[in-house]
Order: sequence, then structure tokens, then C-alpha cells
Amino acid sequence: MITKFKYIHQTMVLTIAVSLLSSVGINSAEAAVPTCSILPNAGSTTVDASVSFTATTQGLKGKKSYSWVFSGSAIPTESSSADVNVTYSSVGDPFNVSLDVTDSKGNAATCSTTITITDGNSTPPTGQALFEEKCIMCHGEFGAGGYAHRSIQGAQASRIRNAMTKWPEMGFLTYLSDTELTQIESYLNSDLPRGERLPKNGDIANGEVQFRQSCAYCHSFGGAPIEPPRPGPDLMGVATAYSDTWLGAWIDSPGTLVKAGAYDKTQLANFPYVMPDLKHPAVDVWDIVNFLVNQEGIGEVVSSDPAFTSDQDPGFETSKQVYFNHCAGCHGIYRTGATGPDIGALRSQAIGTDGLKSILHYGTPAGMGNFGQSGVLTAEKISNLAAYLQLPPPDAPPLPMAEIQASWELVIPVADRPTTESGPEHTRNWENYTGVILRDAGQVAIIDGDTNEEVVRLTTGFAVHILRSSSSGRYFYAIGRDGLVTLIDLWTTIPTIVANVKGCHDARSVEGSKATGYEDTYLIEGCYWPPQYVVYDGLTLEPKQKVDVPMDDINGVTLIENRVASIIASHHEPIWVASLKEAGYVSVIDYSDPTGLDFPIVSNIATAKFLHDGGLDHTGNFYIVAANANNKMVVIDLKNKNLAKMFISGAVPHPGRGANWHDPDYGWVNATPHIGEGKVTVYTTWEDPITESPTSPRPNGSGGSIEIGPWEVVREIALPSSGSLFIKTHPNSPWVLVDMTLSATGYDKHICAISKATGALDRCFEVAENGRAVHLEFNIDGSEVWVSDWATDGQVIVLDSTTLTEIRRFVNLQTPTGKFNVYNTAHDIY
Ligand code: DHE
Repeated sequence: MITKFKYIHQTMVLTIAVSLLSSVGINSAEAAVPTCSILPNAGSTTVDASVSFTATTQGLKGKKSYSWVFSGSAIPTESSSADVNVTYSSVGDPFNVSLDVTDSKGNAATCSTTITITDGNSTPPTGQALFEEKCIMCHGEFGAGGYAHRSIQGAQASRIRNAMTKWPEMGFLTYLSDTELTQIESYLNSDLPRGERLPKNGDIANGEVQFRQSCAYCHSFGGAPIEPPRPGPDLMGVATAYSDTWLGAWIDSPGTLVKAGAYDKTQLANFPYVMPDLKHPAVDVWDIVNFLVNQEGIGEVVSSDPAFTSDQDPGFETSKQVYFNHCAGCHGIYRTGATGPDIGALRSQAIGTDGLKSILHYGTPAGMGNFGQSGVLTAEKISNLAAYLQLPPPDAPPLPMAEIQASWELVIPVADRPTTESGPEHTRNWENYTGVILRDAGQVAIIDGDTNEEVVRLTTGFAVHILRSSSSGRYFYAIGRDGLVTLIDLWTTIPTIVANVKGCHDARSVEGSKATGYEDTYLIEGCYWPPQYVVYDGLTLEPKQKVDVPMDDINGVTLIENRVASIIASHHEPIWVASLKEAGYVSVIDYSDPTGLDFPIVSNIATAKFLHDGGLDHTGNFYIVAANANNKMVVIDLKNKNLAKMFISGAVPHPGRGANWHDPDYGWVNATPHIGEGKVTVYTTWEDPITESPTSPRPNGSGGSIEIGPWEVVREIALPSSGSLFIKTHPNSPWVLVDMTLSATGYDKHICAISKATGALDRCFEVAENGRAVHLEFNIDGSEVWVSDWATDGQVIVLDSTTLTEIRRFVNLQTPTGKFNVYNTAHDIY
């Protein structure tokens, strides 16, 4: 077997996206609008060394004006021409470079790239490093042959330069300087091992197995096209259009080819994401290439048969639970889609057994989990699930009020708990407790943020999802995915579960009553299934009312499923706002009890589908929620109970509860990152909703003011990867922090820091060790930020919120995910 990269230079980061073979020209559309690109289109340099960026444009005419923006510690010579020289005074991975170009007719183009700045102490790009960044994909380790098969050991720089003309596929490397080619020459002429060789002919049968297992979700090979199309192009004809060497290099190392600059940025932009490196051994890659070549003479690849075709098969029954546990949250109980796409029986049949199995195994860079690769699902479960999905979904059971009442358990009556007069039974600073969700253990660990002791670990609902604090902060409410609500009293000697109840079969959200006069009085549980919400007594969890949610969507279509997603309590009025995912309505629920515990929906505000997660702005007068299937952010005016604004933010926004801070140029802003693209979108909010008009002047950094209203996108900050789930800040931290938990391009352990002072990305760095970095939470005074290392042997890593250096970690935590500081959660500080 040919070993893959021995040395991968860690410096080059590219923020553009593409899918397999999309970038080699298949299906590429002509650019219809003016575009620009920046060279180098990614790369690295060292602190205090000068780097030159050059812009090229397409479709812009006449005199052009250039406006460059550099994040981080950049010092540009000037920033208004096509060529700029920049030096950076501190390290960063990566810094963003963006450019707006307009021509004299007012046509405009925007482009961006990133640059990584190292401290200069790391290994300089030697011949070996250059070879492994630019050449190893085709020529294999030590230049021994690789997919090109012929050894290039001993090659001279002049021969390499000539090859760029002789072999057009090598043409993209002409940017290598003579010095760099000489360095590669010296490496190829050093004492290199002979290296391993691939067989001349690959194993076509194994290639077919590998193709079905790994490539079939994104790519078909012949046959009728399906709608919506798969992320990657149909591969019929690919082996005629591209050499076997190139196909091998691309399947083996797509990210490295992209980083080496093998593809034009505008071509790449036609596709949703970079094809992931599926980490196949080179010999399997070569077999896939040989299969593709051979299959061109045969024709369409027909998908394999499903494991069963009847809902009476035992595999159907077991898959029901597997689907509920792992798929229903994103795709819906009836599979009609929401955060994830529609995977109803017809769509699943169109994707086919091979396609379904391959996506279930590998996941996608768009956020789908890699259930097979990560060991969550066995090959047998995946095979059964692929068959289950191609059959119609079974009916889901109701949960009537009588059953909810029967599930209610009052463990410690109010009379047996500490009273308001007596106060807590302990002297700990309970407002600085942080509850840590231990998802797969179905537990919550409560940590004293003053003494850094874990005070207690409590068993809650299945795959427990989030915690919310009651208005006073005294109670934590935990919600399990099985719909179990747990009430935890933080005033007892050690935090204690005082009541439980189950109001849903499937749930994600819970919230208390926070208006004056209603503190800790009620709490609401929103159900994913059945389509209902349930209101409980805030001190006992006695069920008060179950309300069915409307089953029509904003377009008047009758729904079979309508999930209650995020719920937020107003601090000013006795209302909750609940996002009805499939319906696209934000419902206003009155808990002031006007007519006797009915907790009605008093208004349904039509917005967009599918609503997911959100939080309050800095005034608490607006609720901002993601309609993530529409790429929109929705703003609800809580005072007037209407839609204030909807705007496009980017591919699949996912803010958590969002982040509020004061931007030097735009005043109060809020922001969301995205699952589907590496970007934080920052938008204005109201400075002061009482006095401000929609176009009130706002401050700008140079001491002047600009006319811009609320809810305008003012910054789009590129991240090195898609897959973000949460953004968070605190008034006492200079940073806005964001994770990239679902990154499929190597950033899942990283978080990024945006400087509040400059509004620019400052740095991205690795935090997690054992798993993915997920969710951020500050302590009570904002001096620390806590990040989860989401793994079976997980940790919570605590950083100083100013220096962003580690100050502590909590270990032996099973799958830590969300963290909720009592004070911040009760007061909606984020
Ligand atoms: Fe969550 C918030 C739904 C997967 C961790 N998640 C939310 C909210 C909803 C939601 C509706 C808002 C609650 C509110 O404010 O009232 N989450 C879903 C899903 O449907 C989804 C996509 C799939 C599923 O099957 O559940 C999903 N969520 C996850 C995860 O995989 C995460 C990372 C870990 C886990 O629990 O499995 C996860 N979700 C969280 C966290 C919050 C959250 C930590 C609260 C963020 C905050 O700061 O308030």
C-alpha cells in the first residue's frame, strides 16, 4: 500500500467549497455575473514578512476601484489597487482577506481568501514540504510513481517546468518559482527510498464495491437524473475527460489538490462543498479509477437491492428506533425534512440503497453525521436503515393529557424544600453553577464555577439536550430527547431532582416564565412529537395544559408533522414565543392565565420554514431565530408581536441563541454562524428601539456616523470551515467565539475568535483533544469561556476569556455538549 502524506503542511486553508469532480469541469456553469479572484488564493507566510496579493477580475469593465479588507494584524501598504503588499505582526490561522471591486458602471464583485501567519520558527517550505504540498497527489510518496506510475526521482527543475506544458493537467503549477522548483529538484535528487508502487491494473470488482460504498451518495453513474440533484455530478464520461492519474489524485486527496490551486475558484463555487478525503488506501482509490474507466464501456451503475422490502420484516421494527434516535431530529418523524433534507420514501428510492448506505456511513460536509465511520451504527443497522427509508414511514403514537399526568412524579414537595426566607441550604455561589450536558450518559454534571468542583451528577432524560434556568435561577430545567422534563433545585445541599414529567415522545425545548409576577411560576415544554406543547407548574411540574399546535403551514398546506423548536420567554411580558418548525410560524403563547390555565396561542406570526434555534437581542425586545432551510434569519418584534424583518444570512444558519455585542462601526449587532458554509454573518439590531428610527445614524469607527437601520447585514466574516453550530459572547469578553463542530475539512476541534474591537476574525485554534469542539459558555463574570470536547472520554476546556489560553479542564465527562451557567442562562446573557 502506498502511504499517504507523511508531511502535511498545516498552513494552507481555503474557504471555498466544491464537490467531487465538480471542480474538474463537469457541470460547471459559465459565470453570469462579474467575479474576482485573489492570488495567492490561500497560503502562509511568517510574521513581519511581506506578502503580495493580486486581484484579477472577470466581467468588470473600465476603471475599477478596489477595496481590500484584512483581518488580524495586517498592515497593508495601501488598499485601493489590484496589487497590495501586506505584513502581519502576529500569528494566526487563518486571517481573512476580502476584496470588493466595482467598475465605473457600478458593477461589483466580491471575493475572499485566507492566509495563515506562522511564527517563522516552523520548518520553512523545503523541497520535501513543497513536493508534499504540490506533487505527491499524482506522483506518490518520494516521487516513486503514485497514480502517475512512473518514478520522478532524480528529475531536474527544467524537466518539471517542461512537464507543465506537456501535461496540461500540471499547468496549474506554473506559479511555482524557479527557486521552489530547484528545492523540489534537490529533494527528488536526495537519497530517497524506492517507495511502493501501485499495480498497473486495478481490481475492477473491488473498485465497484468501493464506488458503491463510498461514492454512490454524491455521484450517480448514468441513469435518469434525480431532483434535487445529488451534490456531485454524474460520473458517466469522467474517465474519458480526465486521465487516470488525475482521477486517482482527486479521489485520494481532493483537499490537497484544491489547496495546491488546481481549480479555478469560480468553478469551485458552483458546488456546495469540497469533496471530503474518505481516507481510502491508495490501492482502493486505484481500483475505483479502474472501475470508472471500465464502467464507461458498460453503462449505468444500477443500485443494489435493499435488505428488505416489507414493513413486516424484523429489520423494519428495529430500524424504527434507530431512525428515531439518530435521524428524526433533523429529518422529521415523517422524514419530510427540516434541518436535514426530505428523505421520504420516494426520495430515498431515487438515491438508492448504495447511496443511502454510503451517506449513512460517511456523512457529508453539509452536516450529516458519519454514523458508520464513527462507529455509532453497525454495517447491519445501516443496511436495514437504508431499506427502512425506502418504505413509507410508520404512524407515530399520540401522547394524551391522561398519560402525561400519569408520568408526573413529584419527588420532593415544595414544603420540604428550602424556603425563600431560609435561603439555600449551602453557602456556595449557586448563581455561578454551570450545568454540563452529558448527552450519551443521559446525565447533567453541575459544576461550581467558583471552586471548580463537580457538585453532583444527575440522571435526566434520554440523550439529554439542553438546560434552561428558571427566572430566579434557582431551578434548572433539563429536557431529554424522550420528552422527559427534570426539575433540579439548586438550593438543596447538593442539587436535587425534585420533579419529573414526560409531555412528549420527542422533544428539544423547555423554558420558564420570566415576566415580573410570574418568576418561576410556569414552564413550557415544546414537543417534536406529538405536535403539541405542554405547560406545567414551575415548582412542581404538575401538568396544567396540553395545547395542540396548528397543522397548517404559512402557505396553507396541511402538515403531518409540526415540531416545536426553540422557545424563548420575554422578560417584559407574560409570553413565550415558540418556533413551529414545519409551519414556519412563530407562535406567541400567553401565560398570564386570563381565562383559566388555557395558555393559548394568541398570535401566529408567518415567517419562513424551517424554524430552528434563536435567542433575544441585547434589549430583549426582539427574538431572532433561524429559518435554516431557507437560509434566513427571522426577527420577531416581541412588543408589537409581529415580524420585524427576514433576511438571507447564508447556508443553513445555526445561531444557538446567537450573540449580542457593540461593534465599533455599527453599534449593537447580533450574529449567526452557519452549518452549510464557513461564515459568520453580523447584522445590526436596534440601538434603542424606543427612540431610534429605522434609519437612525449609527456610530462608525472613524468617529462619524452612517445611515443604516436595524437588521442590515454589515459583516460577513469568513471562517476556515463550514459546520458551525454555536456562537457566543459575554459583555466582559473582547471576543465573539464560534465553533465548527460539524467541519468535514479538519476544523471540528477548532474554535475561532472574532475581535469585537475590529469586527474581524482574529484567530482560529484547536481546543478539543479527544472529539469535536462544541458549544461555548461563559462563567458569571465573563472572565472564562468553557468549551466542550465532545467525545466518550470528553472534557470541558476552560479558557481565559481575554487571552484565550487554557486555564483549567474538567475531565472524565461522557459526551459533554451544552453548558449553561445559571446567571447567564436566567438573564439571557450571550
Ligand atoms: Fe440542538 C438548541 C434542536 C442536534 C446541542 N437544538 C437547540 C434548539 C433546538 C434544537 C430546537 C433550541 C432550543 C431552545 O432554545 O428552546 N438539535 C436540535 C435538533 O433538531 C437537532 C438538529 C437534531 C436532533 O436529533 O436533536 C439537534 N443539538 C444537536 C446536537 O447534535 C447537539 C450539538 C448535541 C446534542 O444534544 O446531541 C445539540 N442544541 C444543542 C445545544 C443547544 C441546542 C447545546 C442550546 C444552545 C444554547 O446555547 O442555548
